[in-house]
Amino acid sequence: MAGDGLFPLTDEHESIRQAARNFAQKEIAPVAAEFDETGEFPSKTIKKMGELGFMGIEVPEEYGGAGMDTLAYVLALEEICKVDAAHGTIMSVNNSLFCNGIMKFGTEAQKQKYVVPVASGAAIGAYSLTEPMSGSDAGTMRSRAVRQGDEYMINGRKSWVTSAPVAKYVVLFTMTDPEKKHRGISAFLIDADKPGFVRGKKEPKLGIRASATSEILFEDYHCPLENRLGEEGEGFKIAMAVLDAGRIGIAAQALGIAEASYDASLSYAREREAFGTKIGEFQGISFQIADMKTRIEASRLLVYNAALAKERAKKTGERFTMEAAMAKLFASETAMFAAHTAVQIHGGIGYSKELPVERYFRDAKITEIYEGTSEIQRLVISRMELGLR
Ligand code: COS
Repeated sequence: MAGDGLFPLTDEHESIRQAARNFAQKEIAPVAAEFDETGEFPSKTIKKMGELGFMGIEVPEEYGGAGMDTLAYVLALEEICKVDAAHGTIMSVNNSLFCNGIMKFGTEAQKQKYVVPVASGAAIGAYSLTEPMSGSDAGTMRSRAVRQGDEYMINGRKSWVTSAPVAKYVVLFTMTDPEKKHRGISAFLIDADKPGFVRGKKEPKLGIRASATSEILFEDYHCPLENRLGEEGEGFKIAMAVLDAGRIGIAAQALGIAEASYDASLSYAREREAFGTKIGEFQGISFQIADMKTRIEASRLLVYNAALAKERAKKTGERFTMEAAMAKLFASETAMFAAHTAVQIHGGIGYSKELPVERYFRDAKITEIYEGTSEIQRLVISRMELGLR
């Protein structure tokens, strides 16, 4: 056993952390700025991440994954995001939204057909809940799946789908019975190569620019009955349960961005001189360093704690909604604080594309928005505490 503060890390944890760190520094760091600039999807590095087992860390080896635990997943994702959050987004969706959802709710045949290629990195997976008129209020979607014999006919428009421009498979949430509201939503496994699946407008984003995001249009898409994930009407609960796992991934991503911002600030505060002294000598800077460090370590505790809660849930079946929401809320606000502070400490050069600090700042913002905004996390936590849900 090695150690990491309160958390007992095994040699296996240390080795995946080291492997992710080496890979990120050697393979991602040299290309991150270029992919951010062009907004191209980094196919080569993502393929290599698949070969190393990073695209299905918690998936058992017999389904193409690395067969490790949630803490291993979080440690690896943190290291990747410390170098480039966009690679982290692609990795997070593959692992926690796509593979995790099918491993939890899918049939054996669905696991074989969809998890095996995605966990092994041969194909990319996506998760599609949001629509142009339904974001935080996820239960009000307008897209429809109508049962016709042994299949469903799907029509509608989904938006903000991470990896949609390159995904081979998508976990889709759509309405099968609008009268039942959220209890009328069902989940489906979609093959992007089939007719009726149309990739729509690509989003020109502020940050995580190398992670491709677009709309998807369904135009009379025929989905066979055996591709329904779970029972009819169970879609909303599946979406929420899967997002609980996803939020731990985003929290780990935020932790990585915060750490990168901190490391850059620390080096700069030690080296840069002004008014005849190192700028770290000024309390205006040193107190910011103290606040960043403290918030980052508090985030780490929440993120690793949420990972352990998810790991326990594999045996008990209990929900880890609260742990995931607290980790995401605190870590994402810490990422934004740390990145904002890092730009300020660096001054002019922090605003320049010569350094990655401005990229951390742009990338950090999304962690407060996707997979549930900070407001939604506060809603989830407070409702549970007040016993309102
Ligand atoms: N796990 C399992 N079930 C859950 C759940 C979870 N984490 N959260 C809610 N549910 C269940 C509830 O138990 C309830 O079940 P019943 O129908 O049996 O009563 C049902 O889902 C509806 O829950 P609730 O009444 O809380 O739904 P609301 O419409 O009030 O919505 C919020 C709840 C706002 C928390 C939810 O819509 C949400 O998380 N929105 C954000 C969506 C999001 O993250 N979008 C980003 C997409 S990915 S980029």
